[in-house]
Amino acid sequence: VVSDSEVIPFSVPGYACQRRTTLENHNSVLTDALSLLAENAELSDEDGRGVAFRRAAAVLKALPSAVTHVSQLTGLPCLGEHSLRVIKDILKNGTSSEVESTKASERFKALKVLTGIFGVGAKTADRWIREGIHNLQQLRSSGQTLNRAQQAGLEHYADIRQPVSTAEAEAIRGLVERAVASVLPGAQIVLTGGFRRGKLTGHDVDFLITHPEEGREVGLMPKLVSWLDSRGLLLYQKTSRNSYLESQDGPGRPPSNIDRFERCLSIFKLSTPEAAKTDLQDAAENGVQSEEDGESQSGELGQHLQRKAASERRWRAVRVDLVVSPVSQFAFALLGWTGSKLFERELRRWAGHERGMSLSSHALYDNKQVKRCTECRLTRLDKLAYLTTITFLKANL
Ligand code: DGT
Ligand code: MG
Repeated sequence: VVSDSEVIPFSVPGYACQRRTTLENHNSVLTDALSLLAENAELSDEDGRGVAFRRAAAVLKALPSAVTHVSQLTGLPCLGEHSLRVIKDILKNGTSSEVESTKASERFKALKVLTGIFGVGAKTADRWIREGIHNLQQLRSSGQTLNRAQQAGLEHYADIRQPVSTAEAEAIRGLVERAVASVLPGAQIVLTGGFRRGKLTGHDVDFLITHPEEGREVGLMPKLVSWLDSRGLLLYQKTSRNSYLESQDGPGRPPSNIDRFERCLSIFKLSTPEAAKTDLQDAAENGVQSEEDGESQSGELGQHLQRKAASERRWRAVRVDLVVSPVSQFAFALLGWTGSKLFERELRRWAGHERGMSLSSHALYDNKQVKRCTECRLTRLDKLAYLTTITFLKANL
């Protein structure tokens, strides 16, 4: 038993982006619990509650040691009544009844399984659940119409659920680098997302691509995609074009979380290490699809069979995001695509509330100057964005 006088309260800054971030988490029992509640809220279309739990988890993750007594949390930011209740429950009983009952609930389990399919969001999953679909088997036999992304997601479900390793991310980087070098020499490519933050696994692999000469990046994505596709390296891809200039949230508008870069959501067909060398040679020499295509993917296989089939295959499916940015927006794009999602959210909130600026993956604007600048639109604003960003980054990162 610890008396209150022995307890040294922790202290952390209010915004997640002001804290040192670390991969070392001394409070994983607590943060896992809060993250699960955040996930449940997000899957239930309660984003506000989701963010509250994510913020609370981020505060606990930033602490230098394990919390042993609730009084250590006095004065910490972002710990609302609900989160504190969960924390107290765990400190006292070892588990939280709310977390345990959420984990066990049929609805949560079904939401997790269904949204685990690439291309299926919380709304679709909710509709399916209301129609009595709770798992992949029921979905397959339901006769639901699936779009192309969802079909690919269902077909490669077991592979995509499997975390991507650093080695696999590096292998994919190799492929993308070759493709980019071949279609636009001089273009630069950066591995972003969780891997850039030093995470050892990820749910996907994210890349940002640019060219040092403004404008040269135009037209790159279709060429890149067709290079990869013609070599049988893509199981699925959907490219959306850059819509920044025509967008509602372009210069002078409040930034939304979704950016407007040309972007390709894809599923790569990654050769397993033993097969990689020969397959790559095949691809390079013949420019044709490698063997075993479509094998074991009838759509009728259960997850177990899919996994078994995967172990006998010489490749696996990996989710990859490719983003192309003009070099003038590259700094913002890199910052925006490095994540984590909460870090980005907090950085934008901090910029807005504490500095009167709007940050997005395209630009950073001083809100006061943007208001005065009525007719200029892009060019002057971009220059301003550049200057303010440099000041911003020097001061804060
Ligand atoms: P992961 O892949 O689960 O291991 O974790 P992350 O951090 O790589 O997350 P991911 O892949 O969903 O996204 C990478 C980062 O890129 C994320 O931290 C925030 C950012 N991001 C993702 N999607 C968008 C988007 O549509 N617009 C913008 N601006 N940023 C995005
Ligand atoms: Mg990622």
